[in-house]
Amino acid sequence: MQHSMSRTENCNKAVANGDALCCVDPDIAKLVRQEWQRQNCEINLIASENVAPLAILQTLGSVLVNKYAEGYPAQRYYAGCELYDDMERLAIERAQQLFAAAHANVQPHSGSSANLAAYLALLQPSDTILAMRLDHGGHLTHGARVNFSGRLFNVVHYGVSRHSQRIDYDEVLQLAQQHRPKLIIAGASAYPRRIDFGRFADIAAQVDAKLLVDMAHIAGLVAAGVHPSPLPHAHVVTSTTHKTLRGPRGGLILCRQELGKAIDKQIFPGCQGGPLMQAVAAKAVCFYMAARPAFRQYQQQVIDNARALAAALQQHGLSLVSGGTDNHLLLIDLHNSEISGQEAEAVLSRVGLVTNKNGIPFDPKPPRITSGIRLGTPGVTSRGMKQQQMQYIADYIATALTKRNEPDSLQTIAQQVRELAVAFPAYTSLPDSGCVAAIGDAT
Ligand code: DSN
Repeated sequence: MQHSMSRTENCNKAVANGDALCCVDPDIAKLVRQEWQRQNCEINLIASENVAPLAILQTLGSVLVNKYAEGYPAQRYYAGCELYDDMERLAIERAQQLFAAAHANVQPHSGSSANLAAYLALLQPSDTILAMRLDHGGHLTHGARVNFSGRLFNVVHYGVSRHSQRIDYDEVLQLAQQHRPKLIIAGASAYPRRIDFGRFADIAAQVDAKLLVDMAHIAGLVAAGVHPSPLPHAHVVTSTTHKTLRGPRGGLILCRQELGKAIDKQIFPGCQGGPLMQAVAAKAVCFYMAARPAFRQYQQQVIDNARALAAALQQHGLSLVSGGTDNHLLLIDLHNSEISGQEAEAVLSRVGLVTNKNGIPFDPKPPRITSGIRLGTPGVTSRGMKQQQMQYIADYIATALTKRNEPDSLQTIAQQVRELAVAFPAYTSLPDSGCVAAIGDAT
């Protein structure tokens, strides 16, 4: 009869395997393990998510979590920050080099805090901002009424043209001339086309506004040079570091030299206290990796995969917002079909394809229902998938949507999705715990 191991024995075994979490908190350890399995067994098509490299996970899960480092390199409010100064300087220098930026702040906890600090540096409360509508592909922090940006500032929105579903630059100019905003924001979270940053800069110059580009979604493409950079055109560029850039969750601000002091002051002490130094160091690793030739190849594949996925979905008769994609994401337009975005997301989820419902321009359905599905290729490309696999994924999506009321068909697709997913694991050298192995004393 097999001897069942006691909790202590289990614990000792786990610690010996470098798995301290399992010993300290088996409940959370189990959930992390399950999430690790989910990531390996499902296919993640969420356009804003990615698979962070092991070096990033390792930096995040390190002793760097222990330190307060309020302030900036050589100007800290606590002792013991010399090594953190070196890490932050490396992150700053690498960000400046990667994006050809005069000034970089690597401390924002997120894209939202990056945007908040940038607005506070450039504007007074009640000043006017001109930004893209959320329901045409913009972002919450670009002036949505429920967000700080919509509450603190007077926001006017531009959108896309009904006909082309692309940004209507004539409308942007006309609104800028009418409302004389102090700040124009370009950038989006659900826009599959290239944005003409030069055109935005011309419009901003005509009305004496500053231009801020939020490049969170496309930062990796920009870093790799496979998408035009906003840096030559914008006064301030904000970003996250975890989307196409494939780094830790966090934010980044790049700006012209003359705005550097004001931006830094609004991050600390303006909006944040102690920086998350494990994330700052992980951003340094991310920028290092993003400057390597392999990253360029990866980003080109992200775009090639998005195009292949778009073409294959269209062959299945599915419509795409704006008719295709220039970047890492695409939007299926379901407004002429019987299924809503919400229902489509649920059906795809049942077969292991993780997506998000998304409003489409001029969507007749409310935001919780929507008529669209947003898909992105950064995650699947990080797992090594190429055009051939995009064809399979498009087949699975189209068949699952068509046969959504046939449980046997859905089960067959779920099996195919699982086989494809496990053939392209997210990580090949993580222990089963889903955690980077613990180092040293486990408890
Ligand atoms: N939540 C992000 C996205 O999915 O695009 C934006 O912040």
